[in-house]
Amino acid sequence: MTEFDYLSKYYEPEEVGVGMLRASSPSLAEQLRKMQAFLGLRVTGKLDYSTMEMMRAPRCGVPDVENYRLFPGTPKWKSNIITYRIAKYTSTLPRAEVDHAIDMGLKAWSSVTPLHFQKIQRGEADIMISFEVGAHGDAYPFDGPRGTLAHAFAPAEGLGGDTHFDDEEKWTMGTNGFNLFTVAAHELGHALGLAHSSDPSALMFPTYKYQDARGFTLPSDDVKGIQALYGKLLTLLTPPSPSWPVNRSPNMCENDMTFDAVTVVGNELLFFKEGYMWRRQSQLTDVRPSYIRSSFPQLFTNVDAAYEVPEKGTAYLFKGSNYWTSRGLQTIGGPRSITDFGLPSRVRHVDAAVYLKDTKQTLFFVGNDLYSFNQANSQLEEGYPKKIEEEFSGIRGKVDAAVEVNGFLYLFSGPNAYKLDSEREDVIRIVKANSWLGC
Ligand code: RRS
Ligand code: CA
Ligand code: ZN
Ligand code: ZN
Repeated sequence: MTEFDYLSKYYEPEEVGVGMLRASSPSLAEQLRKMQAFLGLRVTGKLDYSTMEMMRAPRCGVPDVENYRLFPGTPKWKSNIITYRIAKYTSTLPRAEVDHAIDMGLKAWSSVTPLHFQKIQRGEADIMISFEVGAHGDAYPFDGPRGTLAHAFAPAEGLGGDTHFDDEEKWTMGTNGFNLFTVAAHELGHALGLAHSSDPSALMFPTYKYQDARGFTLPSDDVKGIQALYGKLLTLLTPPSPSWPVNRSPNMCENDMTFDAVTVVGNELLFFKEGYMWRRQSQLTDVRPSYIRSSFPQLFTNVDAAYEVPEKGTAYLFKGSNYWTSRGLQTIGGPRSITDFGLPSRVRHVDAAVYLKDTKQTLFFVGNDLYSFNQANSQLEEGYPKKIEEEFSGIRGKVDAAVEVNGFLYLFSGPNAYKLDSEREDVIRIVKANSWLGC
């Protein structure tokens, strides 16, 4: 796009005919001044070099440069589970379309990070979303049609994370007006902690450019920025391919290999078996075996079950009727008794444990029984124990290990790992347990 195309596109062609475009035109100079002020450029009202730079077509072929910016003090959300609420809708789009556009805007960010968004209908959410007109109670009144389309506040208590759309814009789901998904995706980037990028192909570039929600993938500069704040999504939807170099330790690739416990810790997956532990990183090319006792000397060998509560950064490791807590690969507490979880005293050990992010429940597998512990109020839930096979049809026999990765629950039973759908009702895939280690 040339500077002239840009001008004819953005500078009120209704008012300033394309043929009349001259840098001296008063309404053009006025528009330029407003935009320069908005973009933090020197306000000259003229088409100077830095203004032209801002309007330049997206740069191509400069992959490894970082252009994203974070806010001063690098504010970010402390929990990976972030609540949002659409508190005030626009009258010009059906509510379902607004919901959809916001949903897709959030997905753009959650698909490359470990972030989860939880929609709430009442009360105070981290991200309060509303459509507003003119002065609306913060220090940044909207300016009527065009000009500034929306704004959002960096993560913090109160106004932090809140996202406002100018309700005098023509919001649309397509291209006729301002596309709500496009603007929402940009604003939500601010609400998560990204400031503007100087990369014109980035979503966080400060001027509007239509993006199709279908098939949208976050530009690489934005991916780098958001992952600098929240880390990467574990890319473990499929087990690693056997061709990857794997340092094989005793029996690891035997056909009937089973695990004692599996858990996520930080952005690694840990597999426990007798005295060994294998660590699989998210961006892995290798799986490294080590001795359990070198990371967790208190446990020495054999772990029965393990799970992590990522919001707390704490992992729980079980052995017999005791458990230990750890931060990363360092034990910090224990031994304590598993009766802390409300498990009846007849339970002498647990076979497997997994924390479910959406519901903040921890499931304990004990023989044929399933217990559910509510991590939020620290109580065992009513109605448990239930029979494992009633809850998870298709799983027969006892569960050795369990882990949740990218929203999918994996149950390890004997030599198999069962992948369950997100409603946790159907087994959608069965693989050899040790295929996760590259066997
Ligand atoms: C923002 O960064 N919010 O977080 C605001 C940004 C935005 O609204 N940018 C302006 C824009 O592109 N507006 C389009 C319509 C007006 C075109 C006229 C020239 N002009 C959100 C976007 C990135 C989704 C920047 C801008 C362009 C502008 C302006 C601002 C004239 C004031 C006056
Ligand atoms: Ca406006
Ligand atoms: Zn506002
Ligand atoms: Zn912005």
